[in-house]
Amino acid sequence: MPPNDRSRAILLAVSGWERAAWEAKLRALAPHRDLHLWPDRIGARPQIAYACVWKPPTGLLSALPNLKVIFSLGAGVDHLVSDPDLPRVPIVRIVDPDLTSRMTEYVVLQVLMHHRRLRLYQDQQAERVWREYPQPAAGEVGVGIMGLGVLGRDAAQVLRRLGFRVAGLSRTGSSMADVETFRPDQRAAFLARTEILVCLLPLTAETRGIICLRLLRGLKRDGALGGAYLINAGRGDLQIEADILAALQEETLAGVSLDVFATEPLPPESPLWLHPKVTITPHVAAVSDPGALVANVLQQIERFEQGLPLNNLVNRRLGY
Ligand code: NDP
Ligand code: OXD
Repeated sequence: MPPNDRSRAILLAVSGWERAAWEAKLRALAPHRDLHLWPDRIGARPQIAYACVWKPPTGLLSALPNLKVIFSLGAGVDHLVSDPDLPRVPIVRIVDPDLTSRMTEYVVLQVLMHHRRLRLYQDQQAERVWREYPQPAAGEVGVGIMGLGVLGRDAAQVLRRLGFRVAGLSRTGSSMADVETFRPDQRAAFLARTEILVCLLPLTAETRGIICLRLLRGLKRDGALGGAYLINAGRGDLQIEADILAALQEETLAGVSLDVFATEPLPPESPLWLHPKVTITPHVAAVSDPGALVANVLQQIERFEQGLPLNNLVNRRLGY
């Protein structure tokens, strides 16, 4: 791009994240490109061609008359597609090995924590109790991944490598080597063979509230682990938190790991915080690292300006 071409400027608008590291990386890797910053240094809106955003305020993007592409700085795009006035320009989301590996680390960590009964042994340690429990092999345990997309597939591969019996459920039921795959109309069969349910779905009109008591009651409780477990790192609004608590109470669930919540930060009064069978992380399963992701976005802008197709486009009709 020629220096001082102001009509190709980037707007950076992130809320809930530190802006400084994104700004520094953009300036370092695209020194000749004008950078506009929401909320305090927006500058002339007609010059903005690209918006790099995370949870931008409603109305910000529709006020950019020459916007060409919107980049979500995370994998999820529910923070964008919920805006009824979102400009009709392409939306690109993050697909990057850095983000994918982070999510796989989180999923494997939580699966192994439940599989190897870590919370139980931690409780015993606090009481100086030396007591061994039967430990099933990974190959005896069914893990089911709801949302077998970019992130779900990578986690599935690593879990397979560890020996778990892995299944995946997706909208289209697309196949994957060594993984039993299911479509939404086969959900009952998917749940019936799943002891550890991992949710990596996007939040859409179809998936909102999908993790409810009825779904949880379909999980396999009489398998090698002797109980069913839930791990949700997709979005908080996929789950009905009161139903998760009810499922724990009635022993439909033996343990839960949650990274995402309907309200974030999780309010201090939530009973989830201190529940002995709930493990909470503050939406950190796969953080977006500017060090890795700014280069990804800038490459896409270069491609676009060379007339090449954009990768990782969002389907607005499907909402992901
Ligand atoms: P993808 O778009 O690659 O995958 C989404 C998967 O969900 C696909 O397999 C898709 O099916 C499936 N799906 C969509 N709708 C339905 C439905 N109604 N029923 C069944 N399956 C459905 O997304 P990613 O894997 O990249 O990311 C998934 C989500 O993870 C993000 O949307 C985001 O919410 C969350 N996330 C959370 C993070 C965190 O730190 N907690 C970090 C990053 C992402 P099909 O394959 O047929 O299209
Ligand atoms: C994402 C997230 O969607 O961090 O990337 O939640």
